[in-house]
Amino acid sequence: MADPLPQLRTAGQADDDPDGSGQRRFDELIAADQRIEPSDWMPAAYRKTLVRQISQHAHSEIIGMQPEGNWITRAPSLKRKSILMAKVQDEAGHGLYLYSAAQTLGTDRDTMFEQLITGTAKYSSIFNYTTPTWADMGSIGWLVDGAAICNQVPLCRASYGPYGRAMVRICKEESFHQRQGFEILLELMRGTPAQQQMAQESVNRWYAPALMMFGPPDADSPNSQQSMAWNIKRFSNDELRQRFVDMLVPQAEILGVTLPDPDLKWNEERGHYDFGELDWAEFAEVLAGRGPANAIRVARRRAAHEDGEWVRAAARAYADKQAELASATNSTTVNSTGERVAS
Ligand code: FAQ
Repeated sequence: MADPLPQLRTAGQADDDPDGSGQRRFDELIAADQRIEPSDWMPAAYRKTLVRQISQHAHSEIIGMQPEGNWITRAPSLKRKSILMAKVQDEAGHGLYLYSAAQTLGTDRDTMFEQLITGTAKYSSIFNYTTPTWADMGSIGWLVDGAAICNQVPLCRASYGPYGRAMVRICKEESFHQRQGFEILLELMRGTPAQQQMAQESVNRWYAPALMMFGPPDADSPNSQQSMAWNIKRFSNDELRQRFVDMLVPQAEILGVTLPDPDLKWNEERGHYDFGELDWAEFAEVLAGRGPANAIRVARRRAAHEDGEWVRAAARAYADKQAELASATNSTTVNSTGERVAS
């Protein structure tokens, strides 16, 4: 099927900018904290890192539908089911805006899909964990969407226009997602001892993986420095992780849950909470495709893609028919009695 977006320039190589004016304009826009738009000249490395980050982000939203999708048929009430369905649909929408943003950089959607279903693309580590209990819907909303908001609000100011603009709407929706998760946990924590235990056990499993969503420690983050210099990322991985922990502690107190970290304590001098070292070996395993649910997630996505082939075939047939009709219409003219005749 033809790519619905117009063919955009894929400039950015040195020979596309022989007099250096493109680079100068790009540098001026970045220095003035202005936006880069798809038709602007941009360095190839800037384009490449944007496609890398935006496509990974899009894949995360799409794969991220699975852990919660797992509970739609088993939600404990009609109200919870409706909310969960709306949330999972929102995540699909986020994925689609983000694929569109990546397409404006000259990478087509089929290529990105192919990378995802063949397991060669990265997506957020967090979605490789399983959701065995209903309380996990609360933990995902509170912790996973909470971490996503912390990470993504600064991305609304990302220097690349289509990405920053997509993030504005995404963040509004993530905010509702976070609150619904908090409310699920609050209700469980106000419930029976068994419900309280279910909520705490779920928070115990999701807390550390949620902190890992921000990426490796700054010292091991090869992309951060350059992405910050280009105003794509505004804060480092560790800065955002710290901000998230500082935000979580008072919320955990309201919920009445314990955050599973014996080293978590207020540091008066720093004005922040100290927290324990995360298990970066586990993070590396998940990124290498060996997390608890990597294989399940990619296989499920591949099956969904294959099951959708008839939709793509129908859309292709429709587009071909429209093109045929358009060319037939173009080769006729209207005569004096209003009839179409061959020209
Ligand atoms: N998982 O040099 P850095 C959501 C990779 S959406 C997997 O620090 P960077 C909503 C990284 O890609 C969640 N891979 O990289 C929702 C790089 O590999 P590469 C997704 C990770 O780009 C809720 C390598 O490690 N959000 O939750 C992870 O500067 C509920 C070195 O790392 C976004 O994608 C990880 N956690 O910083 C949906 C936000 N961390 O590409 C459904 C946008 C790092 O060199 C249900 N992305 N890696 O091969 C970002 O802000 C950044 O890309 C980071 C990583 C912060 C994720």
